[in-house]
Amino acid sequence: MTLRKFQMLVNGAWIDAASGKTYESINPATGRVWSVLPDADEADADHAVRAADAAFRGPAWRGLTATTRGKLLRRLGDLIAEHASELAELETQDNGKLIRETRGQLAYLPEFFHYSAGLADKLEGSTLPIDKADMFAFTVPEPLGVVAAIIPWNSPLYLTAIKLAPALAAGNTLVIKPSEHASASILRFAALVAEAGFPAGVVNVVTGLGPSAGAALTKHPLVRRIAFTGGPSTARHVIKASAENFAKLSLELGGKSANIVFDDADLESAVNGAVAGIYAASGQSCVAGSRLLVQDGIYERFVAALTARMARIRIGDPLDPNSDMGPMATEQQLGIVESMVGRAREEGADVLAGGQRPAGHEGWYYEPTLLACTSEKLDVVQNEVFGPVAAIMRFNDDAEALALANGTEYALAAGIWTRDIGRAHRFARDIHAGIVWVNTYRAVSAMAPIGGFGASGYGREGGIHAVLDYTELKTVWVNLSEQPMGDPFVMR
Ligand code: TXE
Repeated sequence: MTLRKFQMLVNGAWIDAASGKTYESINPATGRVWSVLPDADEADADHAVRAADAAFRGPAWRGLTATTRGKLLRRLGDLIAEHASELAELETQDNGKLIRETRGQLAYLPEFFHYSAGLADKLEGSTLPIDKADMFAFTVPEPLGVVAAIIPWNSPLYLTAIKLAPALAAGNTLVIKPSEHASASILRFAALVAEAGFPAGVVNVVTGLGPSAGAALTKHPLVRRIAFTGGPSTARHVIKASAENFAKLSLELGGKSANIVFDDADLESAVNGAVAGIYAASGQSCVAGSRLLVQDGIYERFVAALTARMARIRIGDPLDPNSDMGPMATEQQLGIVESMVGRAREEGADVLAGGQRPAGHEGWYYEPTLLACTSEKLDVVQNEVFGPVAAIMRFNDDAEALALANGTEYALAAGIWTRDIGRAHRFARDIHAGIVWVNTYRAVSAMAPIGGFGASGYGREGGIHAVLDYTELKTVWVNLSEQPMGDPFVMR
């Protein structure tokens, strides 16, 4: 097979790394190299940030009205819709995500651009009812400057869109650093950005490894805002790098989300919700419902129905529309899954289903796995696996369910399955999580903020707040008085 060779986009030009170095990307469904990409380093990151900074200050971008920025975003959304199937196939080949899932995400992706496009010319400041005679004051939301968007491998285009659309709507410019494991779809997308009519340098992409290209970007003095999605340990490096230059930061770091099934739940819905939560995307989802908390009265029936449903999950080639579960995106991730399941066994977890690689697949596949856990202290109950592994625990009453649900350092999402509306609202109120789904799971919208608390990060993507988060307010004071200014040594 001939390898696909990609270049990166800086200042409107498709280029190699200045050093000429490249790295290889592997197709997770086969375990074989399929593409070669520029291995950017500090010099390339600097080149891209300077291009983005120049674009931010230059008239071609700065001189556009917010309405025109919105029009460009709308055109970009339309171009994504036109190229959705090509982008979906590229992404599936690169990260092993199911084609059904990437097609689904791509079909919805234009909404993020259309939504932000509509907001671009609605970012209003306000006039302030200042309590000082002869003073007129108002605020203006201003873009921040260069945004470094650091993207993981699990949903490259979706996680780019949710950063890029609001950042551009607000008037910023960007340098995107895709994951070294899944850059291809973002590079193709970057070509559409240019086609939509965005001036050169407004959106740049540098490909390369985290500790070199990623670290160089996040510590660059001209980067004013960092939008990061990835793991907590990398996030700590990013936070430290942001401290150097006081760059504003948002972090979306994954979770250990509880999916709570009460005795009165609709069993079929709850089972589908559990499968959607942890086996869709092979569990490689930040909001994965990786802890199933099930009430005593329904526990046996739930486990029987869930394991029966799991037995029907078709593991296979992610490009095959009949497959339900593809491989892990990286060999390293498969190793993490295997070692965490091994440790769970040693710590006393009971394997109710799965627990190994499926036979007959050459790529990085792992079976959908269900582990019965009796202690919340288990590593697999506390820590993110990022694979198709659910820890299931039983509870007796609401208080116990809430204590278990709130019992990890993560706080990204939660699911509640009950027909009792009062209980649903009590849990929605009391659960420590940034997203709560009642009788559904993994619902997303351009209008709905996503983000967590604690080890799940901070800042929100999606919704109006996300656009505002790419601005800072300027306050303008105007002295209307015709009198000369008085005593300079007292505050006005
Ligand atoms: O992510 P990393 P990894 C979780 C999941 C997974 C763990 C590690 O539990 O097992 O994180 O995954 C770039 N400075 N999630 O190692 O390293 C890197 O190149 C700047 C949750 O793949 O966090 C990539 O572009 N950037 C998650 C991005 O950071 C650096 C999605 C994410 O990589 C860098 C993925 C550095 N020093 C994994 N080092 C979610 N929230 O959805 C790496 N990067």
